Amino acid sequence: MTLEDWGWSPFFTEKMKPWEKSGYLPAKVIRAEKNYFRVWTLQGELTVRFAGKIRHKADSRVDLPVVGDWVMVEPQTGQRGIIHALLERKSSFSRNLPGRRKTKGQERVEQQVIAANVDLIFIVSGLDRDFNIRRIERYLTLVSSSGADAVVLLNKTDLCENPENCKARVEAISGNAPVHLFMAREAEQLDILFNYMQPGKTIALLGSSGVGKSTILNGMLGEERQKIGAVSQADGKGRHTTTHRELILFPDGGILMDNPGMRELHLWGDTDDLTESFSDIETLAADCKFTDCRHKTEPGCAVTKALETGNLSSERLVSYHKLKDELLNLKQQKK
Ligand SMILES: Nc1nc2c(ncn2[C@@H]2O[C@H](COP(=O)(O)OP(=O)(O)OP(=O)(O)O)[C@@H](O)[C@H]2O)c(=O)[nH]1
Ligand SMILES: [Mg+2]
Ligand SMILES: [Zn+2]
Repeated sequence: MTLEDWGWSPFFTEKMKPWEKSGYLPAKVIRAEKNYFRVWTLQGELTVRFAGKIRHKADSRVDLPVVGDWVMVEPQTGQRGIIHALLERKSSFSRNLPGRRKTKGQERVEQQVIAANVDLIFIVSGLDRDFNIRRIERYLTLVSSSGADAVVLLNKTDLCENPENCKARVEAISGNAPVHLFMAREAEQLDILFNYMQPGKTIALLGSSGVGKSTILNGMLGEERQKIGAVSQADGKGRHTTTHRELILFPDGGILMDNPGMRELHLWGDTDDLTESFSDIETLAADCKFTDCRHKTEPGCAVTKALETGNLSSERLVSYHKLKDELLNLKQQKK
């Protein structure tokens, strides 16, 4: 196994330069437990903690390692080690954890990095009661802030009367992100997913609890590696069966990250990120009379005009305004 198998690239060789003579090993964080990490190194897997100074120096939790990160580790006896540094991330999927942090009694926003150095994100949605276009829009916006690419997987086609219709509705809002119908329970159309796999490339499975992320992973791996949990009859939601983020290296190359289901999905990013996830609205906006048009009550607004002609749905525009306000608010609070 090589560093490249785990996603190492010249980008990280550059970031590692200050540590070249330290004797520390570059290590990939493959699993995070409460008080320690499992990392992969050229000397095998190690159980590591981070040096206290990393926590002291960290301005916020963004500077602490997460699964997918490359870190510099000082190996110790007994397959253990200490993390001395976190190498800059090539990409990171983050959300906002509002209200968790306070300074002088004031609530502060906080960036939580969910997954680092991911190349592609499978946004998994169930075609059962989980199906929610607005949530998929939110995920797509978060992915465009992350630097990774997105693919939407509509799982559980067997539970949906008209999957093609759902697919068309998602395609109307997904921009450049491909959309696939899938049935993880059968694990038959796996080629759809394997087409995205490549040696050294990391794909993360994200979505609510119970959508079938771990079922997909097991199907691709061909073994019951991850625990699967039934969805509650009462509310149609999963039971948060997967509790740890984890990277799994595939025998023929490629890395898949299973994730716990996410409940809250507050945006972390910039209003520019909407250019990608709402490219339809941004394209229309080019024809608005005013360059700073807010697409609300302004005269000559090409966006609200598209509502009348049926080229844009009002739900889509409401969602755009909501996400934009959330991002503007975030910008205010970050100050
Ligand atoms: N009907 C149907 N059920 C599926 C399909 N894929 C997964 N399931 C079921 O959905 C339930 C949840 O699957 P999991 O793979 O545990 O879901 P998860 O996304 O990993 O959930 P968390 O780990 O809680 O985030 C299980 O009962 C699966 O058998 C499918 O294609 N069709
Ligand atoms: Mg799971
Ligand atoms: Zn306008």
